Amino acid sequence: MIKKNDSIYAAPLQELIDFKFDERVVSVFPDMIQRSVPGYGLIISTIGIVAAKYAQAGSHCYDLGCSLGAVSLAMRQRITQPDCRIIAVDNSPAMIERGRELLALDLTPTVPVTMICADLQEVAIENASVVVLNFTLQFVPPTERLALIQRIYDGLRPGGVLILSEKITFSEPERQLFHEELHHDFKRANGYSDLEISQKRSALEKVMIPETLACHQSRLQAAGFSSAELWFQCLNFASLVALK
Ligand code: GEK
Repeated sequence: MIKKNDSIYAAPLQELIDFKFDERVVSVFPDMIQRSVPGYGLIISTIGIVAAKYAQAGSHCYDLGCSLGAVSLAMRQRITQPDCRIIAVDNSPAMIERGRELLALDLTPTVPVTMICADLQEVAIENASVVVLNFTLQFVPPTERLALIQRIYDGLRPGGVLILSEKITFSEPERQLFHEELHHDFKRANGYSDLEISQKRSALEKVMIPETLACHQSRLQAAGFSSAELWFQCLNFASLVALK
């Protein structure tokens, strides 16, 4: 498949429908996420390194909301502990179909990856040493987030980790504006027009609900995690490693 550039929101749209991870998005997804999330490539490769540190022999590593499986591939390339299995889950059939094709091209012989098309809320989390939610929790309805984080905590072995990456908001309006404006500048610098930025923002408004870092940290604590270390932040994008 030829690499395609994201121009989904380039032309004015008569009617803006809520953002969906459909075939059109899948065909441009690697370009879209690289140009929209500051540090995406670094986040992916570092998740591989963190996973290698915390993966335990004979355990499961989960990539929840895996999209095309970038996190699973990074974990697979790094994990050296024996008998690990990676379970990658996404509820977009188009993502999973393309993800499976990309997985088949990866010749890393070690850790097996199973890609499942399902709602992550319906997948059992068990015998886990590493669970990754890389920009996925923001798409889960806020009222369901604590129950999900709790289920992840319960399914982790002691010493296991949850890696949680999210777009974040700020409670102070001036900090919110500072990060938001710079994020738009980041997107402009990556070739998106003002029209594309604003149409995409409207399409995401109801489906992607970011929260503050403090909100994530207190939820992780409420679920029982002993620490939640901020290991990455660039503008309004952050990633935490929470330890059980
Ligand atoms: C990456 N982690 O490249 N169940 C399963 N999947 C879901 C659900 C759900 N309830 N809700 C959303 N998704 C990836 C990037 S993208 C982030 C993650 C973004 C899936 C959705 O289909 C999409 O593929 C993914 O979560 C979010 O590291 O595009 O901003």
